[in-house]
Amino acid sequence: MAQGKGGATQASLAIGLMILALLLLNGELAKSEKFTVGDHHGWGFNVKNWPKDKTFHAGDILEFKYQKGYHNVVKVDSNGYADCKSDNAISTLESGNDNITLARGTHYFICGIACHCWFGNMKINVTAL
Ligand SMILES: *[C@@H]1O[C@H](CO)[C@@H](O)[C@H](O)[C@H]1NC(C)=O
Ligand SMILES: *[C@@H]1O[C@H](CO)[C@@H](O)[C@H](O)[C@H]1NC(C)=O
Ligand SMILES: [Cu+2]
Repeated sequence: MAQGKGGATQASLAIGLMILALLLLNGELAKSEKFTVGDHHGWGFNVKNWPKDKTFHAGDILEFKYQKGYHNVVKVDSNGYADCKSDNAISTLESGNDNITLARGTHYFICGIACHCWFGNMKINVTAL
């Protein structure tokens, strides 16, 4: 009898913990936001200052929308960003509708096509908290 009771208590405790875990997970998911880079202009020229008034968190998603073939999204390091050089690219995306989930830290993206980065200010840096 006593053992049965203990088992029931343990089971309800386990269920309680599971519900708590789900609630916490839900809270984390609810916090993640999706941003369309450049808003309605999309990923294009003079996008450089787009991140300025925004706050990004780890887990947020950046959606890069642009005409496939005309632009691309190259993730670079701070030097690549400063010099508009994609030689040491971390990754290159070119679907025209690329989603990048941000990890904590500062991330640098440039367009690697022609001189779009250098002459078109087609570059952003984003810091996720
Ligand atoms: C990031 O971009 C902002 C806005 O253009 C700029 O002011 C800042 O200097 C850039 N940061 C780095 C590390 O290049
Ligand atoms: C990025 O997300 C959008 C939905 O927001 C989706 O339509 C698109 O296919 C995704 N891109 C890729 C390359 O999966
Ligand atoms: Cu471009």
